[in-house]
Amino acid sequence: MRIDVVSIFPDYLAPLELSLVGKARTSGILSLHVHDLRDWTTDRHRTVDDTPFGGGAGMVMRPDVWGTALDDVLQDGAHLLVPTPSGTPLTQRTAEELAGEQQLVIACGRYEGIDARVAEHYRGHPGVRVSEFSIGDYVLNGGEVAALVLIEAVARLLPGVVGNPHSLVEESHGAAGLLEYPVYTKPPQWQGHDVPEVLLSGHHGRIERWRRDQALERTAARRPDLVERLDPDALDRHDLVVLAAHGWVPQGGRLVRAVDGAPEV
Ligand code: J9T
Repeated sequence: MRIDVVSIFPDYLAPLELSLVGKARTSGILSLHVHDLRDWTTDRHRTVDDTPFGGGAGMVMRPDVWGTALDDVLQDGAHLLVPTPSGTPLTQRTAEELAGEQQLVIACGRYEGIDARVAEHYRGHPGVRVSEFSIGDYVLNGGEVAALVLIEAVARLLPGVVGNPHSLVEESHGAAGLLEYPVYTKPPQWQGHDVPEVLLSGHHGRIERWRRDQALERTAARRPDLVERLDPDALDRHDLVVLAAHGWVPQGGRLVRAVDGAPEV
């Protein structure tokens, strides 16, 4: 896979030399190129922004500079990604889809954002897909950190990057739609906290059930939005008992919060 990042702070992407992503690069699985947007400016001051039409605070990045940069960097079949708090939430499913692409081009905006015509223009390009994505409901100073997040989430899914592909299957936000169960290692007693007895029992069936209960309980406590998306038909009776204890009951093919008292007529 090839990834190109365009930013006015290319040094911000230096961590991509490290760890798993760095290894993927040196092993040739990932070809990653970071570009300075100002290399495409033509004026003495290397200007990339201007005041917003219609007024308002802050500065907007100019479409002409972005256009020449992206025309140079985008290859046929590329997926152009624009990090923005108003984008579609990035999920594990998105990362899985992006891991199958030939080229990702990440356009990191600063200030109040990139002129909206840039995304509009490339949406009209045959052979280019455009996605505006968000890494959560908070605002950053620029898209660089969101680009790092996306690259790490995608790079670890490329074949040969994560040593044991099993660790990709069981983790949180896997296909089961549940959060991961808690994990423990030696020593069995630490600071007055014991490792749960069942994990020391060697009884694989009981361990598996305990882990699933923990995953269900954590998901119910922390992520009601994920419980709402579970398919009750894909859950066993014990799963339903655990979820009922947290106030979730199946109704009309979904899980809903049980309410006390008689239903209104
Ligand atoms: C400038 O970009 C952002 O502030 C940003 C990008 C992606 N996700 C966010 N939640 C914020």
